[in-house]
Amino acid sequence: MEKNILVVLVICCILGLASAQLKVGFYNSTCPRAELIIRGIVQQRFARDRSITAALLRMHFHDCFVRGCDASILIDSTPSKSSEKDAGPNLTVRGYDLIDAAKKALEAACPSTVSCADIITIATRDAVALSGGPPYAVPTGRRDGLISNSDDVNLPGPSLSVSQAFQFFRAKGMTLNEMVTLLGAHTVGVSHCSFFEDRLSNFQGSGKPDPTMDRALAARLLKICGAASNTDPTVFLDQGTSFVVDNQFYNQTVFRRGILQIDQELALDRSTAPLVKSFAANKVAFQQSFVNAMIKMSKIQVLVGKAGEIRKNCRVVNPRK
Ligand code: HEM
Ligand SMILES: *[C@@H]1O[C@H](CO)[C@@H](O)[C@H](O)[C@H]1NC(C)=O
Ligand SMILES: *[C@@H]1O[C@H](CO)[C@@H](O)[C@H](O)[C@H]1NC(C)=O
Ligand SMILES: CC(=O)N[C@H]1CO[C@H](CO)[C@@H](O)[C@@H]1O
Repeated sequence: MEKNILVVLVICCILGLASAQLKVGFYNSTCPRAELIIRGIVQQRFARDRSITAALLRMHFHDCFVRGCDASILIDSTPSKSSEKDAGPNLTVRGYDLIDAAKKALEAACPSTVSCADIITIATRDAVALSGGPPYAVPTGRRDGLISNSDDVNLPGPSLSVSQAFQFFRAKGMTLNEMVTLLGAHTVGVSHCSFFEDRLSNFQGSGKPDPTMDRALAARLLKICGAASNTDPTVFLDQGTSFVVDNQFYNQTVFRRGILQIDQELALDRSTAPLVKSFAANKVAFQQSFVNAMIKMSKIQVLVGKAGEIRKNCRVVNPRK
């Protein structure tokens, strides 16, 4: 008798979990136009600002690596509580206004239905395709988290070794090859000088530039970065095709033209160099891996089913009833 109850409970549990998983087309019946609405907004923005792709890719990464892909990165700080977006590495994340615009349109079409976490995921996917990257179907059904603490933000820094950086990815269930693939997102976007200028003239106290950086590139970057003392200029992470989601980032690092130290190390470390070379030579191989790694990243520690909530305003947790 007790055994039967247990079996029933286990079956219920399995069914419950199955219905509470991410699915491609999660909003097919509850908000059929959801993905179209988001795509429209991304297209509009992209038409006047191609840098939105980089902004969204970085936002998605930072969201998923802190408390999972639960839109905790979108929560605004309050006078008494500092949220993730105000932690060091997140200060330069951009694109919050695009998420707000999408949320507003979605609330008008289907109130309290589409999560902010799914908006980040879908908008990033759409921006990647607009930038020449591969289109792909991404599962949805994420729910929004209730917590955002600046103290939870623990992201890898740009001067880590490959094995140090990998600790962060392994902790999220990602493989070394997936880390190499996801860093391919540095095929678009910019870095402030403050994240790499230690490489340009007095690398590790040597009085010389980082020997792993192309000398002409180091000299050129030094001119840009050294120009003004109290501003922090930016340069493209991919000096080849700076606005295209392609494999040129890898080719650039093979030619010692990686901007961040970690980017350059990918091409030099014995554990990652072979994959970097193969991505540099094979755009299709990179694109296929990128799709798989992006989908996997988008599933990190997601909230599903009845967990969390569907925020009405992506910047604030819903008022408690
Ligand atoms: C070891 C891992 C990583 C490190 C150390 C790292 C570090 C950085 C740094 C220092 C910047 C410059 C930020 C600034 O100056 O404002 C940056 C920019 C960027 N990162 Fe990463 N990153 C990593 C992984 C990733 C991943 C996994 C993605 C996405 C899948 C990503 C996407 C981007 C993009 C697109 C930009 C440009 C942002 C913009 O132009 O606004 N990064 N990253
Ligand atoms: C939603 O529709 C798409 C396209 O017809 C289909 O591929 C997907 O499986 C559907 N998803 C759900 C959960 O109904
Ligand atoms: C790889 O990068 C180098 C250095 O910028 C460039 O000269 C070369 O044309 C690139 N190769 C490909 C296949 O894009
Ligand atoms: C890499 C980096 O900038 N890390 C910082 C992230 O934010 C925390 C909290 O503000 C800092 O303590 C880290 O140094």
